[in-house]
Parts: sequence; structure tokens; C-alpha cells
Amino acid sequence: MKKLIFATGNKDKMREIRQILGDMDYEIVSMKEAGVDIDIVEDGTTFEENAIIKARAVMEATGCLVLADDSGLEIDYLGKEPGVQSARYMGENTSYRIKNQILLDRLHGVPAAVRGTRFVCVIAAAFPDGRIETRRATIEGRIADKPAGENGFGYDPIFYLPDRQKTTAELTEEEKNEISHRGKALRMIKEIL
Ligand code: ITT
Repeated sequence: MKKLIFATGNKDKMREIRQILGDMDYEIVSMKEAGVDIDIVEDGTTFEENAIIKARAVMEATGCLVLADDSGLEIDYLGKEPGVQSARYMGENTSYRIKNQILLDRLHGVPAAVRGTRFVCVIAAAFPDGRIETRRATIEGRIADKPAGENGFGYDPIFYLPDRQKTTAELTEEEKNEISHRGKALRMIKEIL
């Protein structure tokens, strides 16, 4: 079977990716499983730039087909913060329980109509011949009034879906992957592999 390396060090993303790409004709290996131990500096200013930086670095180190995911949360009321800084917002070692609570505090008293938010995901594919492709997808929601749910990761407990009356942390993994930014972007990239 052909090999595809996914350039992420985030175990939660990797779990979702394996489920979404599980039916492909590729053996999907994480960076760690591929024995790639390089320090990648994500200094791009857009999701596209950072996804390309990650995918290209690992493709150049291995010569393999590589995919990378750069994603994050945009909160309209905060001028699209934390955006591309989502993983580094308030420090990489600050727990998401605390990050989520601080975001809820910053939106304290803000009415539902202006609590709009979205998850953005850009998947970059770096092919061994140097070709690069990217695909972007989003899911729209609202910042919850309080955290809810144990599934997912990161900002999922405060990402509320008004239609379903649930946060993305209250969805099963299959339900989230069907509608999520990551599920949509990965299904688009599947079409070109
Ligand atoms: P890699 O760069 O190694 O892939 P990372 O966690 O640093 O891992 P990003 O730079 O792309 O990844 O940051 C994405 C952050 O955005 C992630 O750590 C979460 O905080 C948040 N995020 C992205 N997708 C999410 C999702 O589906 N649910 C909850 N939070 C999400």
C-alpha cells in the first residue's frame, strides 16, 4: 500500500484524520510513526501559509507524499482572534479548560446574535515532485454561554451549534467529522490524491 505521512504532532487531530481518511488506499502514518523529528516553525500569517510550511518541511525530509492541517477558531466579536494563533493563544502549556473559560469571560454579557464564530481548516498536500495543493473549509457556530461536552478537543466545549443545540464536544466523533471544517477539507483533498 502507498504511504502518506500526516505532518501533525497533535494526537487529537490525528485521531479524527485517521477516521476521515480511513477508507483510502493509503497507509496513513503520523510524523512520529514515520520517525520524523524536526522542529517546524509555524511563522506564517495565514492558515494556508502554515499548512504549506508543515507539509513541505516533512515532504523535503522524507521524499514522501505529505498532508498537513492548519486550523483554528475565529471569533467575530474578538476581531477573529485567536485565528492562526489558536494553538499558541495564551501559551501552548495553558490548559484548554482555562483558555475556554477566559474566552467565555471575554464574551460575558455579549448577546447571542453577535457571538458568531467558525472553525477554519486548511489542508495542504505536498507531493514528492514539489507540487503543492491546499483546500480550506469552515464550520459556522456560536460561542456557548458555558462549556459543555467531553468529546473532541481544544475549543470544542465552547463551540455551540444552534441547529443541533449542542457543542461540537457533545457530538460523537462520527457526527463531528461529517460536518466539521476538518472533515470537509479532508474530503476535498481526497478528491485530488
Ligand atoms: P500541529 O501543528 O502539529 O498539527 P497544532 O495543535 O499546533 O498541531 P494548529 O497549529 O493547526 O495545530 O492549531 C490548531 C488549534 O486550533 C488546535 O490546537 C486547537 O486549539 C484549535 N482547533 C483546531 N481544530 C479544532 C477542532 O476541531 N476542535 C477544537 N479545537 C480545534
